[in-house]
Amino acid sequence: MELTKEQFIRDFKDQLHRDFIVKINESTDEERFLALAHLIKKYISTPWLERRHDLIEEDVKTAYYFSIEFLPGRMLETNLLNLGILDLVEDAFKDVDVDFSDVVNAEKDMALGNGGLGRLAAAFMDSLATIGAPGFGNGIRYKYGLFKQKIVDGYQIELPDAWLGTDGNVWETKKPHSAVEVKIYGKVYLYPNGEGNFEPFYEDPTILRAVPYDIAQIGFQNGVVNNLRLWDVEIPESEEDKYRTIEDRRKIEDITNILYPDDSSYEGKSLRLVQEYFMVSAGLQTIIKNYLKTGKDLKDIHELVAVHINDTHPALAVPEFMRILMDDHGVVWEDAWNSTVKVMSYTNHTILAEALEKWDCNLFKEILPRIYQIVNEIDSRYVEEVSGKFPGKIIENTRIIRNEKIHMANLSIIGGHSVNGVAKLHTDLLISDVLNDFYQIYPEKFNNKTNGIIVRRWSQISNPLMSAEIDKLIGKEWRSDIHQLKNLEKFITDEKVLNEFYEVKKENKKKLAAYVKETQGIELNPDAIFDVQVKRLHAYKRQLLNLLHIIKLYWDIKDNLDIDMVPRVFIFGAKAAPGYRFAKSVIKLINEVANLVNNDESLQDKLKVVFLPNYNVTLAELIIPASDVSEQISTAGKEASGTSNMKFMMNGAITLATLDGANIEIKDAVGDDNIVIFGMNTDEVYDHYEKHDYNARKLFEENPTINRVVKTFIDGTIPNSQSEGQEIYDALIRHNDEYFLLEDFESYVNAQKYINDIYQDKIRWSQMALNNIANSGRFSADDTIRLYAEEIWNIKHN
Ligand code: CBF
Repeated sequence: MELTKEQFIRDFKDQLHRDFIVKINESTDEERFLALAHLIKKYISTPWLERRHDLIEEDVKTAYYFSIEFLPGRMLETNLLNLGILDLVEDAFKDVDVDFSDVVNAEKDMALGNGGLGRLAAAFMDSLATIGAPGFGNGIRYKYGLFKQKIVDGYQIELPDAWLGTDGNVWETKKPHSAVEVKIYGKVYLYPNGEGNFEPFYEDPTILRAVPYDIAQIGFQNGVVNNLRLWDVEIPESEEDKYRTIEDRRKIEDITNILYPDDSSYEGKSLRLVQEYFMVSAGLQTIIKNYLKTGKDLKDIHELVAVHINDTHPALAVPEFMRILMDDHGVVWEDAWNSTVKVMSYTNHTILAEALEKWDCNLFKEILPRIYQIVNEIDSRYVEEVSGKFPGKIIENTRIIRNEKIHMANLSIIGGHSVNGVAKLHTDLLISDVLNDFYQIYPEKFNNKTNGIIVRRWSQISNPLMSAEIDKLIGKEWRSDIHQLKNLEKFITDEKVLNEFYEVKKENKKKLAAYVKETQGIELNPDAIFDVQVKRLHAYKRQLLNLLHIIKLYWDIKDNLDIDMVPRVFIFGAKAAPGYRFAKSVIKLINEVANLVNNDESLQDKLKVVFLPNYNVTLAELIIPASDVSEQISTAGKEASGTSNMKFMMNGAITLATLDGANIEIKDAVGDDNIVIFGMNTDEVYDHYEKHDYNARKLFEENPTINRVVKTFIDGTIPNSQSEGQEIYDALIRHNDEYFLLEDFESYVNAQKYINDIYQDKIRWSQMALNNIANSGRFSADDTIRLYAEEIWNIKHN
């Protein structure tokens, strides 16, 4: 946008004056942040209005991305960068004696997601606007984001993240005039309407008012502003009488209170299903209402509307779309189904069986009586359609209703025209294994869309030093055309350049070290290798394998205090689901090993272990630029894609990885010499599954190193962790090590030794790092979303 520094300063002072009646030098950082955010909203109000969520431009097909999670993190810097005024504002703040980073730090993380899936959804919002595509998000305005993690005595404690506070989210705009009603519970009776359809009559439903809050999604320096719509629940005025007690009102308010309510209880489960339906119904009603404003026939809605089901949580979009078309607008089943399948598409993000969503039929029927009828009908018609064409076993396996459960992935696949995995290996596994039965029926629906990241955030915003270095070498064009990074390959043998990148990394390590010192009181040596594993804590991600190796190093140093090794700092960041006991025990053990190691002076700082609490997007922006080694060590075949692996490589960290998810594509991008691969591949893992021949106890008994390391968990070496240590020992030895840590252990140890060796050759290491940066452009979410736009949604973009 066109703006001079002087004009900006005038606008900003005005805004502060109007919002808080203060002068700039009297204002707090929070007031400055809020005033700046308000000003940004003012700057973008015109393009935002022109691209309103609730109007479908005539003849322009629009994609609606439904996701139960969006994890944007802070938005201030991204918004300024995308408007093209980040440098100008930083500069202006210097002129008026305001520390810009303090203003940035006044913003709370918007953490409406757990991890990769939510972050990807937020990235896609940025990319959709950046490629100028009409693509809008639909989600839930949770009042509490993902819990805040505190570590007390080594244990994870979960505190509520009341991110909205009392004043709401500065980036949002409430749109009460676009509220809609959503019905749940009650009974439904169907009366034939004489035109081949049924008229439903609802007895005693609970009626909810869904109120949208819109958040602008600003494209990268292209004047486009898309919309992310988050739905909040209210009690409709007409229903006020039914909710006289605080208790009763709370039952309704709870619907949008928390992200991922505990689903281990009946109440928790029903709340989650209500959330899913609430978001989907409100979003689809709005889409259909606005489509009708174009005056076109509902039978043709697929020509102007695409709906994306991000993982199965919004899968109710399929029956809800049918319901609205049939019950509210009289479209006959066949026409409604024809449109639904053309409108819907689905991304699968996991092959872990326990994460594939299923709902108990009784619960489903009670909460969503009409939707249950429709799902039943879809299921019977599906069986009818495929009967005789495919073996009975395949049909049985692919049905939506099986064993008294509703299978949400099956619903999404049958009810849509596209199903995609999120990395090549993941899609191959869907095709060859997890969804193979479906692949035999609908091969044309399957496709791959490897995930991507917002490279702008992970370079220009989080790593300004590296970005300035790149500017010096290849000019600034890469900032808008990420593929230009490839030009850095020219410098791969230039020692001066390599040294400069090395120094940039060291500066970033010092910055992280200062944070660690301030928050944890632990002193880190910036000349050590910073070896980082940050992601959700899950057994398949194998943080425990990392810990086994740390314990091995501990014993190696204790055995030989003169050991020749580069000092190593292991950094972890990970939240465990509140009810996931094993994951919480691993956190406890990491913290206790950290205590043991960090307080043992005989180790002479050769080994340090840091667990950084409350890992979130903002912390990632500090950690990733400071990392030398990126730990991507999941059991092969288990991590669908991963996206932090892409962020690390683009910041010049060397990936230490199994052949899993997108690690394989990172390897293809950088070449075998610039990544360190270890462990079993997927075929080898599957071989164990087939032959049932894995024997962890044998490895434990026959391999003295493994024996010593594993026994450390139960022999009292690690303080204050007797029961957790026993639990981990049992998982590995008594329960046969579900994720093959012990089988991969030696190969992992060798890979770590290799890292230790090459790090000592500064030039070689820096060449690997530069090669990673130069080849990271292919993981741009802008490119990924272009493929979604062209190959799945058929929407236009620039
Ligand atoms: O596709 C985005 C990410 O989604 C997950 O986080 C998920 O929630 N299923 C996967 O675990 C990641 O591999 C994937 O990158």
